[in-house]
Amino acid sequence: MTIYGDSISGNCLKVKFVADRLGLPYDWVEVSVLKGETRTPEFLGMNPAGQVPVVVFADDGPLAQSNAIMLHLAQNTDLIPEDAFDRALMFQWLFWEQYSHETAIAVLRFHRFYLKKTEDQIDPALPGKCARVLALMNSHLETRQYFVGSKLSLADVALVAYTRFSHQAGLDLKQYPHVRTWVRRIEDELNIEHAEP
Ligand SMILES: N[C@@H](CCC(=O)N[C@@H](CS)C(=O)NCC(=O)O)C(=O)O
Repeated sequence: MTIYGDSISGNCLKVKFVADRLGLPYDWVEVSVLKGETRTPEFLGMNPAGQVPVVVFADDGPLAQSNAIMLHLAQNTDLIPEDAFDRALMFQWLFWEQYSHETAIAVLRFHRFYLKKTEDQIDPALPGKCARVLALMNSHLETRQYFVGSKLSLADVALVAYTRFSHQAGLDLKQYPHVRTWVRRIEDELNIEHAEP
């Protein structure tokens, strides 16, 4: 399979983390969002939404949406809980990640760290939304090592993807110690570097 992704994107790194964890072979094609490379006619032919990640499977063709791709790659592996209710809880966190988490932390990071927007150019609601997201995660992780059950699942992979870049969004994880500890644990378990030194 070929992964079309931008290495600065947590959504794209989710796919890489799962493929690496499962030992799945792939070619990585770097597509720069900042250079507008997701808007070329060739790219739009693969994903009319003009977004990375996209994975092109030799037999089946292109698949977009990071969480859909992770779920496809991780079928029948221990990254998806066997127990039906735990699996539903994993989906609960995956949907929350896309609707509430990514739309806060990833967006604030992109605007502050990559687009270098000044504070008056940034949606004033965003920092508060990020703080609520991190507080919710911190409270959930107070008594848990993982988001669902007692081992790593796609919920952890999805949520760590942008949480580990919180500092680039100007958010201080020291205020959310359980989140900070969990981020480092998941990074270690995925065998990836600590994004925040
Ligand atoms: N819900 C999508 C979001 C994908 C997304 O927002 N991709 C961004 C990079 S993180 C992108 O390609 N942006 C380029 C654009 O919208 O022009 C997913 O999870 O894959």
